Amino acid sequence: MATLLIILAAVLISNGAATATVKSNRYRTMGLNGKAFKNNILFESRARSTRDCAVICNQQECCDTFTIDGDVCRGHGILGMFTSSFGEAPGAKSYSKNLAVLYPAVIKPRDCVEAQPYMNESGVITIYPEGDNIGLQVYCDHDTTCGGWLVFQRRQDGSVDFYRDWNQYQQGFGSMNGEFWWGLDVLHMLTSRQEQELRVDLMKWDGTKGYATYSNFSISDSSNNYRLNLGSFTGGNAGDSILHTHGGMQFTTRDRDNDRQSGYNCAEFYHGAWWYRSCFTSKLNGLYMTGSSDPQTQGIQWERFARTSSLKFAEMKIRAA
Ligand SMILES: *[C@@H]1O[C@H](CO)[C@@H](O)[C@H](O)[C@H]1NC(C)=O
Ligand SMILES: *[C@@H]1O[C@H](CO)[C@@H](O)[C@H](O)[C@H]1NC(C)=O
Ligand SMILES: [Ca+2]
Repeated sequence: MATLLIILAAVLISNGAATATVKSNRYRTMGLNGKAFKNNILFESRARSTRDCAVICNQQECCDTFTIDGDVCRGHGILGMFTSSFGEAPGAKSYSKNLAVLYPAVIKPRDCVEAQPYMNESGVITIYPEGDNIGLQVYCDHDTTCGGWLVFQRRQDGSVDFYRDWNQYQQGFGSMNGEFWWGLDVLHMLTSRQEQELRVDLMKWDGTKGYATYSNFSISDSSNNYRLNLGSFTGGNAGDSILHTHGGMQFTTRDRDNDRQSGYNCAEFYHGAWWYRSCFTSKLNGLYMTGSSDPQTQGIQWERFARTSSLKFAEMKIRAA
């Protein structure tokens, strides 16, 4: 009963202008009456009122937008909504949590959250982080927890060499549809303009999947050697292997020793650039080892999840908080 009251209290129907913050539970009119979206339909059910339809949408994970037409209530995610074809539906009215705020103004998306309505699926798109004409290619993951994630690192088959120098980690390398490192400079730029959460997705060689999420992730600038800043561990079955050991540490590559291990360079010794202390509990830029065996711990590591075995898959991604 208490839960239900909280849900009801959170659902407000507003006919006002779309000015409030993204991520609230307030649904705003889309100003799109008489049309029905055709894309990304999450559910269709009966509802007695607009409020009932909002309640159903609010209970459904990833439901952002709903259309009520008589007693037919249809819920949608954000994915592909700006490329959606509209059908005529004379009695239909649409309401949205987030899309209404973006509609119809966003033409140059600043991140993967804003790019989501222009995309039909996960993939590469151009974003404009500063709102000007300088576009950046990014890979957006729209399959993980409602989408909107910007992927900045991926390991999956060993096709790209990750044992590289400082300036290559600054600028980025690899291929966004395969293995890649997006680049420390762009990562600093994007994480300094808005608060971001971090998510790490992992897979062992036996197919077991794990993830870990963190609040308030950012990377300092080059004068601070791209220091790793993290808020807190917010969950995930992979456990935390980065916050306490690597939080606050500077980035180290094989040719730039910024770690706290005197006597040697951790990136050189363990074959992978990372935010080393002295030295690591995680290291996702290590060598790609086929099979988990990794006696010298040269591979892709996340200790809480796989101890000293090397991983088959790793992906690091951010989303505006
Ligand atoms: C994907 O989006 C484009 C517009 O960018 C649209 O023309 C196309 O029909 C969409 N494809 C699918 C399968 O929805
Ligand atoms: C997030 O981190 C930045 C820099 O590390 C800090 O200045 C800011 O206060 C943090 N924000 C929150 C909400 O904790
Ligand atoms: Ca050292």
